[in-house]
Amino acid sequence: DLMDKVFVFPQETKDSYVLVQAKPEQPLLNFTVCLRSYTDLTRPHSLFSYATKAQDNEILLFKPKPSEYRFYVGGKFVTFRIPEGRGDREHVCTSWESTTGIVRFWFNGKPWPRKGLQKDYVVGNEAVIMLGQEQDAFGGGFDVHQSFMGEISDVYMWDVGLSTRQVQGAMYNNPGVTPIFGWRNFPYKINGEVYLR
Ligand SMILES: *[C@@H]1O[C@H](CO)[C@@H](O)[C@H](O)[C@H]1NC(C)=O
Ligand SMILES: [Ca+2]
Repeated sequence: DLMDKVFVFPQETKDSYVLVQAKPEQPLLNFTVCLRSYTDLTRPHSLFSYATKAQDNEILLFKPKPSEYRFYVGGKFVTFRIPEGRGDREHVCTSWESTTGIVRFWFNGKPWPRKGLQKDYVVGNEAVIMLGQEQDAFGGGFDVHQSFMGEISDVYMWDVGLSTRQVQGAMYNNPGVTPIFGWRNFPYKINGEVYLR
């Protein structure tokens, strides 16, 4: 149980990351990912990188700049603009639904207008899932200029879409829906210089 703990990525590296040692049992038609990050990076960086052999950006939560999040499914992305922060912790959740392609995005528990991409796509489940680096290959292909520096916590993934109320629960590690993996029972392996504090 990692309650009240964070992964600290203390410096920019091309090979430090946290591997999530769990993955969906089946291909996904619905999913939600949530996490909290704390950084003063202004350059592009990866928050959650889920790669399959067929598609390195199968699921990717990426922050190209402080006022924007980019959410990829199957190599395509939508952008969500956010108010430029003052360096506070940011909690985000994104969900996707195959039957409509509808993407949802919550910023600090508040839903943003829905968008859509990759209707009828199926997300592969043979994935390498990591925090801290952006995969351009299955389990590798990192770019130091897209690495994460700072703190990441409260990481969850579900194989269903969540409601706003459930997202708000996840912000406090109390989602009320059983995740594929989550902060109360987070299976991880650290590679390189990352610390749990
Ligand atoms: C995915 O979500 C849609 C819409 O909520 C639902 O109709 C469908 O049954 C779900 N599919 C799976 C496999 O969970
Ligand atoms: Ca990539």
